[in-house]
Amino acid sequence: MTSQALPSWSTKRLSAALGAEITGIQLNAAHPKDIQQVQALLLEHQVLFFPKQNLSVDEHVTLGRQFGDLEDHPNLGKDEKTPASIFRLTASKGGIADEWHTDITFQEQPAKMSILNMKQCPQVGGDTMWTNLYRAYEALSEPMQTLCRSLSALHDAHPHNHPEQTAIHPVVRVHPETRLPVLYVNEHFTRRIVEMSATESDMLLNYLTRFVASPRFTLRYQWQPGTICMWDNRCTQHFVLNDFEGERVIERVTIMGDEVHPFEESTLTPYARDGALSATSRHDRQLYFHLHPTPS
Ligand SMILES: O=C(O)CCC(=O)C(=O)O
Ligand SMILES: [Fe+2]
Repeated sequence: MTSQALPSWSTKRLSAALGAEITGIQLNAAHPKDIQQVQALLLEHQVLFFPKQNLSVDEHVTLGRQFGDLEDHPNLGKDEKTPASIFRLTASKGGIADEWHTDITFQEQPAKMSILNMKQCPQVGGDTMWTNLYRAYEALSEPMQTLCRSLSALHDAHPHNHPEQTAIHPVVRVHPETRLPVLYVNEHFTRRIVEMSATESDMLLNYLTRFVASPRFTLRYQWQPGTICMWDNRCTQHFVLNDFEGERVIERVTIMGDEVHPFEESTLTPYARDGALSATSRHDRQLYFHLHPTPS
């Protein structure tokens, strides 16, 4: 997983776990071979920062298209002047992503990669953190790794007021390019381990979603306006520190088409029990309806 940047580029690693800052390239003039190099660097470092790019909305969208198909964000409203593929978060309107997550994992095919343009940020505060999900998996004990490899989890868009949008993904997925295992549950969208009872699931998910945020797997980045950041959603989570005063605005394009596959096939079946009308069965209802959808 190592790569050499082109001669004029300079790469500075930002933490032991993940992340690098790249200088010496102007992204609005990137050639296909530059894009290939950026992809290789992204596989190596999982998150890349390109300071002083100051891209326009159109340049941002053009850059994104060089990596694949862009998605209109499924749940958030837009104003008419902005291209549908631009997702904007404005802190003064409540747009602060201050819970650990991988983008849109409630979809069957979540985001492969995200590209953020930092438009406006406070002088201090509002840093973003990333965590390396390869490292999180590797750091689990062997019995915990074995257990996690046999499980899958239900994700939903409850944080976007759409609990009916659900997808099931393996708890340990394989990264399609590096072929390495990744611990793939997040606090924001992951609701339920499919093969466990609700209480067992709560216990394990509580543990895993906190574990992935252990400081030793992370990077914390202090922003300047005009910085472009790219992250690989297939092996990272991120989190914004909600510690600032004043305005903070980001724009993002999202490269779609991730196909999530388990690192290892499992033979376990979903947790299902009799007595579907008992009081406690409400904890299984969402999973039940995902597994037995009513025809529309
Ligand atoms: O505001 C940020 O730094 C990141 C926001 C976020 O979660 C996203 O754009 O996916
Ligand atoms: Fe995000």
